[in-house]
Amino acid sequence: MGFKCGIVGLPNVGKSTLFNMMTNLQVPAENFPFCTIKPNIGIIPVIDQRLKEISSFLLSKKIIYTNINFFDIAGLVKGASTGSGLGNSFLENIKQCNAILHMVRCFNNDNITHIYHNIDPERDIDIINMELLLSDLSVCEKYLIKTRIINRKLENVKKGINLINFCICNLKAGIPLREVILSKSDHFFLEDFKLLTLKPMMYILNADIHKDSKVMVTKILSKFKDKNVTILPLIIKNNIPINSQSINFLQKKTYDLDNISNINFYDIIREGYKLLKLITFFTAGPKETRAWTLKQGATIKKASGLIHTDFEKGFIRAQVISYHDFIDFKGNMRHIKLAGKMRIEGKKYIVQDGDIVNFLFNV
Ligand SMILES: Nc1nc2c(ncn2[C@@H]2O[C@H](COP(=O)(O)OP(=O)(O)OP(=O)(O)O)[C@@H](O)[C@H]2O)c(=O)[nH]1
Ligand SMILES: [Mg+2]
Repeated sequence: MGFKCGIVGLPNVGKSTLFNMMTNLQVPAENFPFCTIKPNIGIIPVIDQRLKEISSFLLSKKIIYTNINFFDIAGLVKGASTGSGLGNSFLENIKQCNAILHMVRCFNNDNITHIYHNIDPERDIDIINMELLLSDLSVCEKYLIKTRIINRKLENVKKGINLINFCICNLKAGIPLREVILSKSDHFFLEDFKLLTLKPMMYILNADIHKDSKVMVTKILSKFKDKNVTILPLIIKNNIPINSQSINFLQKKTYDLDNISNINFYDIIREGYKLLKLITFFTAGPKETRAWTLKQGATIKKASGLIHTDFEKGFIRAQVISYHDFIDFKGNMRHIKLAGKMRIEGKKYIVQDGDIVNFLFNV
């Protein structure tokens, strides 16, 4: 299974509603907390206009999008990290995800029960973040207890203990680990711990067209204005045409709140893709034009393994054309070659987003 984004939040904030709309799967969405018991997984295509453009020059018979998985996870409540609600098992579901979409209720409606009885998005955000933090704290503390019985003088054990103590200090200060500067080897060490606050996270604000909702959204936006956090305010229930847009405050300081009234689910998918630090490369020909998902920074040899393990085993080299060059030359291979825009790359080449690749291999 590929990369997974988990939709996380308090009960009854609209997670399953969003998930259903995105996947067209019919998951029960009821007006009572804990409606979602089993995590539901949806595989959603990452619509990328570049595929259509590439295939139009090659007259490809088929276009195959890459995809991303969404998990509809049941609501967390205060105390989940110590087992409240259906706490621990839900946290376990989040551990399996590569990124967290934190959904926050920003609409008033007396008919929709709120587990804490009033609508307060800031409090709700803090509750969820605190549970994620406490869960990590408990994982780290368990590790320290476990290492009591092994030789703490061993160099790698000592290093590990120091790192875990550093994590504990940050967590106790309320700092999620994704905000802490860690080295590549720290990340490598922490991988097996599946720490929740280390996972990339973005907020989805479930808003509506009413003024009070807009006030709530504005408040959340200003709360995070100095942080490098992606926030996506959406209206999922009113069926009003919108151009939803995501905001990353470091890139974009102003935002038109009147402009969130028509959902574009692909915004969520694209943001999820960005959050996971993924890139797309293409394989293209008359049979099919296809998009493939790769982690940023991966080599072309690794990329070849996505297509077939034989490609990776017998990898010789690859012919690479960047998407923009391909379009500039209208897909004319002869012109592309003459202009020197078809590069021959060896196994250490780092694949760039939009590369169109032809692998040469020997089995
Ligand atoms: N008015 C309004 N109602 C909403 C909105 N989003 C969801 N709802 C309703 O709120 C109720 C709960 O929605 P769900 O999508 O089941 O909530 P959930 O977050 O998945 O809840 P759990 O699975 O219990 O954690 C349903 O009755 C939805 O129809 C919204 O934006 N506005
Ligand atoms: Mg649900």
